[in-house]
Formats: sequence, C-alpha cells, structure tokens
Amino acid sequence: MQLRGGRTAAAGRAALAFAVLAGAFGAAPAAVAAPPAPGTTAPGTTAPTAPETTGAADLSVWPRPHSLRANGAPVEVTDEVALIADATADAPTLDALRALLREAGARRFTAPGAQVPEGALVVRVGAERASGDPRRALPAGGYTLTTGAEAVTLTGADGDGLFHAVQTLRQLLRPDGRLAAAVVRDWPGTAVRGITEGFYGTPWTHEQRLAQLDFMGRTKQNRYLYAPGDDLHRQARWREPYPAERRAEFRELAERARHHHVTLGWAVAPGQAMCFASDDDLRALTRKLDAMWALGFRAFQLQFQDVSYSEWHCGADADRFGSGPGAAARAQARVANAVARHLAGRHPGAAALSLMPTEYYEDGSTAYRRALSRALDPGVEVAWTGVGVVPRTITGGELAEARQVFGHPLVTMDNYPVNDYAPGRIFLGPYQGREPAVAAGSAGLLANAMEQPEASRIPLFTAADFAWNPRDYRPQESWRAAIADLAGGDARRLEALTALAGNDASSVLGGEESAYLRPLLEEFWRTRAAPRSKDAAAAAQRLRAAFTVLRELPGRLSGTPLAAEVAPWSERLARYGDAGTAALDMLDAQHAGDAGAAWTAYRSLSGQRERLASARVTVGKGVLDPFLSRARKAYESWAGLGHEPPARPAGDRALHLPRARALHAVTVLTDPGTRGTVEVRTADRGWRGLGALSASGATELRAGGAPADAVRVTGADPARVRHLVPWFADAPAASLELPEERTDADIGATTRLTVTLGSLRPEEARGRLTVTAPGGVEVRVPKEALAVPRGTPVEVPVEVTVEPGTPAGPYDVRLGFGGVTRTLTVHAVPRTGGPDLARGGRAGSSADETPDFPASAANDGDPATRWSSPVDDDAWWQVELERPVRLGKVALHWQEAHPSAYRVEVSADGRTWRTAAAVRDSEGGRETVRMDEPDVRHLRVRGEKRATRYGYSLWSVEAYAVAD
Ligand SMILES: [Ca+2]
Repeated sequence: MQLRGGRTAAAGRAALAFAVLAGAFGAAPAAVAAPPAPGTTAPGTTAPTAPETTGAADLSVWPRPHSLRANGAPVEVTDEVALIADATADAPTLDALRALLREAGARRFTAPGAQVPEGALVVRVGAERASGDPRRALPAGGYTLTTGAEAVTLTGADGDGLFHAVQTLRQLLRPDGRLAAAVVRDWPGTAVRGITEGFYGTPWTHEQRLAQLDFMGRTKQNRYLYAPGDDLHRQARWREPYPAERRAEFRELAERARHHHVTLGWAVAPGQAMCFASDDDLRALTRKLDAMWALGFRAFQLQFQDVSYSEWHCGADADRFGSGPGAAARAQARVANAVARHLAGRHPGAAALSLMPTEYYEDGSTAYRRALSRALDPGVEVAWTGVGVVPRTITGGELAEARQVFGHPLVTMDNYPVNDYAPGRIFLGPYQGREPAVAAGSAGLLANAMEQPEASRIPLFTAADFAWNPRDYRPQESWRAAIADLAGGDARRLEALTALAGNDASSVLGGEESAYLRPLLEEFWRTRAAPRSKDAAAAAQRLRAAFTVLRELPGRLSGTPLAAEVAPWSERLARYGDAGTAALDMLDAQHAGDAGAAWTAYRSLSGQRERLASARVTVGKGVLDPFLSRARKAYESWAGLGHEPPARPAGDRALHLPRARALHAVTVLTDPGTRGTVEVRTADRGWRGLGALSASGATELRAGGAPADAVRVTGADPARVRHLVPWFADAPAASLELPEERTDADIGATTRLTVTLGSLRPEEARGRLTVTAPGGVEVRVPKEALAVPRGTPVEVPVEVTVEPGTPAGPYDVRLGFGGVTRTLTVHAVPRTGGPDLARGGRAGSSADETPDFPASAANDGDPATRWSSPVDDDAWWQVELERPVRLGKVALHWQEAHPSAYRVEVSADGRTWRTAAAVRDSEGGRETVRMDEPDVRHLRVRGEKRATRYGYSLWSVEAYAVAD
C-alpha cells in the first residue's frame, strides 16, 4: 500500500499505487440480515447491543457469538462417542470434530448403524431443520450448538455453518477435558470477511500462507485475497503463467483454503500493460483467469488504482475511449464487464467479480465515478478503502454515500494493519473506528495485513471478531483475546506478547501507545515524594516487573515463528527494558544515598540511550523515552548537575569562582577508578585538600561552610573528571516555586493552589512552610515539618481565604521554606453572580472578517458560532449592556486566533473609556478577567497584539456583575 511514486510507469496522474486489494464477493448485504434468535427480535433492527451471554461469564468464544448462554454442568466425553452426522458436514469438518473429541478423551467412535452403547456421549451433526417461518432460519454460515445433558448437537444452515460450529465447540473444551455446557445460536454478521495479502515488501512464504489459512479457519474468516505488491505475475507480467513451482504451491493453498471454508481470491492489476480496446488482450486476461481458476482460485479482482487518465498503452484506446477520467472509467468497465461475462459463462461458481477503481478513497461524486457507475455491469462490485487511504474512521453514512455514488455493491478494503507506508512501525492495536453499519452494508470486509504474518494476527483476529458480530464488538476485550490466542496458552509468552502489542498499539485508527505502562509510570512518580512509603515500594516493584518483561521479550518469544518477524521491535523493547531498569536502579540508589551506585547507573543509562537513538524502529513512542528523560533529569537535579558552573575547556580541572563564597559541599563525578585529590582555595590558607576521590567515581565531600574562591582536582587526568559541582552554604538550602506570582481570590471564599518545594543541597531539606499574611487574608499550609528529599521536588497544597468584608485589592502573602521566601500577590475581588449580562446586550466590533462571523456571534449563547476580526492588531469587540452594572467578571472563550495581549475596557456612555484590566501573555482558550468597575454600560475587548497570523476570534464573551 506504499506511496511509491518512483516505481510506477504511470506518468500523468500523481502515481499513487496502493496494494489495497479485495476479492470478489458473493452474497449481497441482504443475505447477512440476521434472523431472530428464538424469543428475541431481529438483531439487525432492534436487537440489544450486548450479546446474550446469560450465566456464561466463564465461556470465552471468539469471534464473539451473537447468542451464548451457559447450560448446566460440563459434559464428560466418554471413551466411546456416537457421532451421528448427515451429509451437510464435509470431511474436513468431521475430521476436525473427531480430533477435538479425541483430545477431550474419546478413544473410539461407534460405527455407523451400530447400537449406541449405554452412557456413550452422542454427538449429532446436521443441517438445521427447515422452519415454517423464514425469518427464523439461520443465514448462510450460521449454526446452533448445544452441549449438555450427555449430548452435543451441532446444526448448520449449511456446511460452512457446521464448520463454524466446530470452531466454537473447540473453544468450549476445558483444561480438564470436559466440554463447557452451552447453548449457542450464531451467524456471520458480514457475509464475506477476511484478509488481503496486499503489502509492498517481501511477500509471505508458502508456509506462512498455509498457516494464515489455519488461523482464518479458527477465526471464522472466509476470504483470502492474494495480491502482493511485489508479485509481477499479477501486474506488469500478468500475461505470463506462474512458474510450475508457484502453481504447485497455489494448488496446495487452494486445498488448504477449501479445508478451512475459505475462498481464495486473486487480484490482477493489468492496467500498466494492456490495450483496453483490444479483444486479444481481453482474451489473454480471461485465459490467465482461467489458469488461476484451474489452480483453485474462486474469486477475482481487477485493480486499476494506478491507471493514468492521460496516457494509453495503444492508439486504439485513445480512438475508442477518448481521454480524461470518464474515458478511463469506460475503458475499465469494458474490461470488467467482459471478464464478468466470461466468469459467469465459464465458471458459474465464481464469486462476484470486484473492481478496484482508480478513485478508490476519494469523497463524493466525480466525473470518473459517475462514468464508472453508468458503464459497469450491475453484478460487478466496487472496492473502496473508506474516505482516505488509511481513514481514522469509517462511518455507515460514508459507506452509504459511496455506495450511492458508485451505484454498485461495495467491498470495503480496509488498510489496517498494513504497515508498508510506515517504516519502522508495526501496528498491533485492535481494529477500531468502523461503525457496525460498515460491516453490514459492505458486500465484503477485508483487512489488509502487514508484511509480518504472525504479528498481523493480533489486529486481524480483532477485525474478524468485528466482521462476525459488529454490534457486540469490544475492541479491548477482543484485543486481549487475540493476544491470548497468539500466545497459545503459555503464560510467559502471553506476558511478552501483551507488552509487545501494548507498545505497538497506536496507529492512524487511534489506539494509545503503551497504555498499560502509563498508569505504572504515573504511580511511580506520584509516590516518589515519599520514597520510603509502602506505596512507593509497590509502585517501583510493579514498574520493575514491567521492565523485566521487556528485557526478556526476545527470549520469551524465541522458538516461535513470530520471534524473527518482530525481532527489530522486540529487541528494541528489550533495550528499553534494560534502560528502564538502569533508571530504576539509579533512582533507588539516590534514595539510598548511594552516590556511587547512582552515578554508575546514570552512566549505564546514558550509554543505553545512545544506542537506542540509532535504532530504525519505533516502539512505545511518547512513553518510554519521556520516562528515561525524566529519570535522567531527576538524577541531574539530585547530583547538582543542573547548577554546575561551566568547566574550563582545557588544562587542569579547576573551577574559579567570581568571588569567595561559603562552600557547603563539593560533588566530583569521574570515571570509576580515577585517583586524585579534591582541593579548595581559601583566602587565608591557599589550596588545601578536602579529600580523596572515591573509587566509585562519585565523590561527595563536605566543605564546612568556609569561604572559598576556587575548587580543583589534582593528580587525576582532567579528561576523566566529568563533573565538578560546588554546593554553596550562602544560598538558600531549598527552592520554593509558586504556580503564578498572582492569583485572583473571591472575597469571602477560599482559593486553592499548589507550591513546589525542592532541596538545593546534597541532602534532604527539612522545615516548616511559613506564612506571613496581611489582615483579612488567611493562608493555611501543612502545620507539620516537611521533608523534601534531595533531588525530588514535592508539591504542597496551600489554601488562601479572603475574609468577608475585606476591601478589594492586592495583598502580598509571603511564603518561606529553607531560607527562601516568595511573594504571592492575592488579588481580592468581589464575588460575582447572576446571569450573563452580555447575553442580552447589543454587540459591535471594529470590523467583522466576513458576514459569517458577526460580532453578535460572541454573545449569542451558541458555543458553535464565533465573531472573527480582520487581520488587525487593534481590532476590538464590544457590547452595550441593557443597563449600567457594577462589573466583576468577564469570561472569554477564544478560538485558535487569539491575541497575546489585550485590554478589557469599560465605559458609562460609550464615548469615554477606561481600562478595567490588561492581559499580557494570553494563551487564548478560556480566560477569566476579574475587576470591580462601577457604572459600566459598555464593555470592550480591545486587542493589542495578535498571537497568530490571523485576526481575533471569540466564541463567546460573558459578563457578570458583582454580587451583593
Ligand atoms: Ca457564539
């Protein structure tokens, strides 16, 4: 599905060639309308959205059945089993059933016609008895299955249905060998459902294709469209027969497909080497299709994605069809119609032919689409991919519109999880974002697979689940089941696959990357402020376990076919697991005060991150690297690297201070094993030794607070001295940060904010958060002494209450901790209330961008309308209120086009204005501006500077009076 501009011969049209391929599809959408289960209404119309799974919580069947309920005690499979089958079930279905019963303990089967022994389990297999009411009949592929009371009964609408029944029965087999007792009534919600092998890249091997058919049988899929992007025998060299070896493989593939009730489809893209008007070329094409039929293909698709509208491959085409999109459509229709007639005459059992049009992903009606709709025979199906090549969502409305535009049944060829357009990515998230109507309204639904066949099974399993039962589809549950299916019952592999899929889950369809890790990481950081707590230990333990799974990923997957195809991703995740573990070791060592171990882990982490930077594949984007970065920053803060003065470029390793300062401690980080001495220079005694370097590489020496003007390391190779960090005793021991320097606070109410404390010394900072507040303002902070770990900021809640009766205006509150103080300016403002006064006012503006965005749209109460100004820094919007008010609050909702600076002006008469508030550094969005302005009849929002290249745009402006 790659965008491969340089590789196609098409010159005229932008050469978008996508290997998005569909097969031909037999049943019309009406054929999948579900019958009512006994006692319920028709699921297609008013069925409940949840499946009927009464008492069946422990029954796990995928794809999710339309109706499933528990039926009492499990069924023992006896030594001898009487298997009574009519002619509906084919040999592979019965073989699969016998194998399953043997696995459950059956040793022999009662011979046909012989007496059934007393107590033997009876298994009946046959066609559903015709019902008098056709609405109660199962659709094609439907089945019922009853296990319980010493009997197992499988009925099918047809042979496909019985095959599906056996797939369900297999999932009722319990670990103890008994069969869970259940009553199932089930049918496919999409008549044709399956996969496309259509990616550019190394096509799957024959063995991989066979295994994929096994998977498809298990998951009740019934269409495999063969359409590899790199198979020339279905593209430029379509006239040539496949080599004998390939033909033999196809025969075997077709045999396996029949075994699994899968229809094998073949897609051909002849457009780059064909004269559309030529009868000879048409005959060559039908000869090739006959040859593919003989090999066992039963469905065909013609692909014209890469056809040029301005270039023909023979003069006859130009004479016959002309040029342009309509001509291309007529030429394609001629070929498709001839092929469809040939198939109908020669191979009446063939599935309906489908055509992949040149405009397969566009929106709406076009000249090409109209011409194709008119010229194409009614029975030919048209393929599309939704609106967009890889659409985030496909809605029933979009499908209905496309079906109307094309005028033919639509085959939805979904470009998920195909990854050939996204180097370095595998898409392992669940299928999602497609409305159930897309399945029900398509003649077929095919998911385009990735180059990695085994890994593809995670998303393909979920797509099969959706196609089978779209209304009850739950992506996350289906996804977990898909991963479990691939793990095949191995718990360690399941854990590994969950991690692999979890860190490769995002795509155009949505899906959150590393969703399982995010809460672990959040909890880890949240609990770190109290590192010795039980919560912190548990959070760290959980995160370490998750990193261990990542480290062990390649090992845990080894020995599976999956291991090789996902090796680049699993190895990269293993490296992240190593790096994550090093990060945890580092943070642990910090808590333990082990500077040497922390420094060693930091170096190790740095090396691992350098190796991670060079990889070509992407995993855990937005989660794993940010964690490592944050851990790294935490160490650098802990070790003081954030305030390390710059080193001199060469020579001795020394630090000269601009003036003598009281020195609290010195941290020196060197390559481990470096020998040397740390010295400080004092005014009275000159250089004196502070201590020897630690062999660990991390040396932390207390300096006693004596004034020093230089620090150096002697006796060591300067290149091995990595960091030289002084900690001063004449600066505050802690930091105190306010969220903002000022805050509005309602008079008579309490305002809550959070301050952040940090230690600026190589040790814990302890003390009380102190407050000095003026009269009328009460500030509450934690009473107890606070301990702020070295290198770990701690957030502390602060409550500010402005007492009733306090005059409006600014009040300075001083907060102190560890020798540092900060001033918080509390703007006491009167409380506001009552209705939005702007709502009833008359709006005006300096100018409106267009009549579609009038000034009145900013006070119309409609959140979807907005005022927009021309591009002008000084543009303004205003409103005349119904009567004068004492204005207390203006609430603005800016669109993306907002000012970076503006003023709120007020006026009593609309002529003389005064500034009520000036806003600097506006970030747009929703902003509240407080004031206390009497006698306001007119209110104006006046821009000063635009934040974007557009004008200003306001969704709404609200005005509130001061409350009494
Ligand atoms: Ca509005």
